[in-house]
Amino acid sequence: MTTNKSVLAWLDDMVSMCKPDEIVWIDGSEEQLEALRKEACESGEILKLNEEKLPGCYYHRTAENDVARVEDRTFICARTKEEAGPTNNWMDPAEMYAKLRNLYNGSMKGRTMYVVPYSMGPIGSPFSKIGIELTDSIYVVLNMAIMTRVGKAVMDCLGDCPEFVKCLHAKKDVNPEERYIVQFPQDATIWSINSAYGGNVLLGKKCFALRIASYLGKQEGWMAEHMLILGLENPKGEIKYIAAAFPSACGKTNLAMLIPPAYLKEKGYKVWTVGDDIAWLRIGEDGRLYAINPEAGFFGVAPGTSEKTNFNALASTRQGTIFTNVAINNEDNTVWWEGLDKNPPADATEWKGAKVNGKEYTAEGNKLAHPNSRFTAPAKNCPCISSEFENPAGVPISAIVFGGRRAKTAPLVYQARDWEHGVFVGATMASETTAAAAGQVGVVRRDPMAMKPFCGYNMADYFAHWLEMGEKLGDKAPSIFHVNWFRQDAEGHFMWPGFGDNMRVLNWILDRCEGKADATETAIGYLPKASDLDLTGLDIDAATLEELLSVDKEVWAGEIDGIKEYFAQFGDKLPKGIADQLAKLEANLK
Ligand code: OXD
Ligand code: MN
Repeated sequence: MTTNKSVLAWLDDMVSMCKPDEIVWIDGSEEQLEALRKEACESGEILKLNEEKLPGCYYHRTAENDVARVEDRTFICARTKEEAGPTNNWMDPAEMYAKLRNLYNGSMKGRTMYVVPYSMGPIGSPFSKIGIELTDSIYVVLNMAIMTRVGKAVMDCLGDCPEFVKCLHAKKDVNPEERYIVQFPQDATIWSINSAYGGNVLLGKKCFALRIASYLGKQEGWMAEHMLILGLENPKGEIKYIAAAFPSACGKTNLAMLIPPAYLKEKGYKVWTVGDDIAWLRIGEDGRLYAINPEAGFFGVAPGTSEKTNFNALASTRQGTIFTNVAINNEDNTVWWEGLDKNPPADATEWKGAKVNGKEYTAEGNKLAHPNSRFTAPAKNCPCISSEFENPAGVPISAIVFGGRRAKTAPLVYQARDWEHGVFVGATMASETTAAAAGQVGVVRRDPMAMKPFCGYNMADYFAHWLEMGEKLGDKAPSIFHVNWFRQDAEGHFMWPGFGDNMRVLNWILDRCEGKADATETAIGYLPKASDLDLTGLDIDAATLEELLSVDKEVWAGEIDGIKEYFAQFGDKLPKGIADQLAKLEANLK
């Protein structure tokens, strides 16, 4: 498929290490993918689902010990520990290569190595980057074909260029003790071994599009972020774009595919999805910040996804989708998960593979589907996919939104005073653990810009890069906001309805960007008063609203202590702008 010398030399090296019986290049054709689906069905690696109800959909079950990203086994092998920074695992690259070469040695004997050329971003776009993933898993090939643009067109685009990200995945024996997800940023190389689960093995996603790409972005003057991108259309037909970063399980996919409340829908408001997880952002020729979604599909959490909570996500999964670790409804060979509806199938196969009769499941918490079970759905299936989804130039971003799950601290929404303050707001992002884990409710976890597990270099340098981007953007910089959909009252009830009603907050955000909405300056930034938000038809009492839109100085004083403790790990590397903002917040709260 190619005469590219760098590709062929690297492939030779990997083949002589892994020793596959066969090498198959993925050309991206439907015929080849269909043949692979057949082969994987025959071997039992995937199961074909009901062709009438779920055309082109398949089911896959991973090993029980291999159901999530493994942050403790994920390494950033930069040249020095300091370059990787205190928030990443690190090992000397030479040492790690030697260790892993041992593990990979002969790992593909008796197996086929698939060569998957893929583009993150529309093929040929100035934003886009090319990777090649070598894998011995058909499941990975089929997922990559949904999540990225794969095949010969990508190799043609690469031509003789030596710049591509070298990705190697071997399933080996899925041994969790020998599982490694390793990024070598300086070599644009990713090595993953002993896993077959999504985020660990679909190397275009977190490993490349965030960890390696954030490093490349720092070198090249752009940004790779854990952000959804949505377009909000007003009744005049104008569309403004928002990029938003929330930690995992805080509703990025839901916000990206939001359906406005009825009265706003009737007026003509619409939301268009550009991306639900990752944004690559560059400064355009006009000096504004532009974003693309480098992915081509959604790797979404299934449980909780329903017609009510996210109609558009569910609709996206109705064809050409791969389901992983959900339950099978044996009555009609479809899929089921907790939260899909209130009727667990009587005749089901739970995610661990046991047939159950609706009484006792073997899984923890008596769940049919694994809590991190997933769908891999083509973005083009999404009813609200943006017409700009394939635009190689991306979409101009008007607002950046950070958010987390905070029961008490953060108000519903506030606006940062300026870019530097906004970077501080992102750098101090935190989210509380949920009731799912006993004894851990309300534990604050710092997750700057939702990038803690995904930043490919020293987080303090990452903050500095954000500040530099702001300097380059100048007065064209998007405004920065913080939202919290998860504020709770004294009884632990959510105070804000969330979901579609979040649109009311998005409208205030965009109006602020255009200087059309009012706000009050507080110690932490600009807050709307209740009267600044359009709350038509919303059943919420004045006292609740007031609390949602208030700043409790005592609670925030505690927050300062947490921030200081977190920042201490960066020592002198913490940028002055961030330290200044902390001092300012502290002074404002006095
Ligand atoms: C994801 C994650 O899979 O953030 O998107 O964990
Ligand atoms: Mn994510």
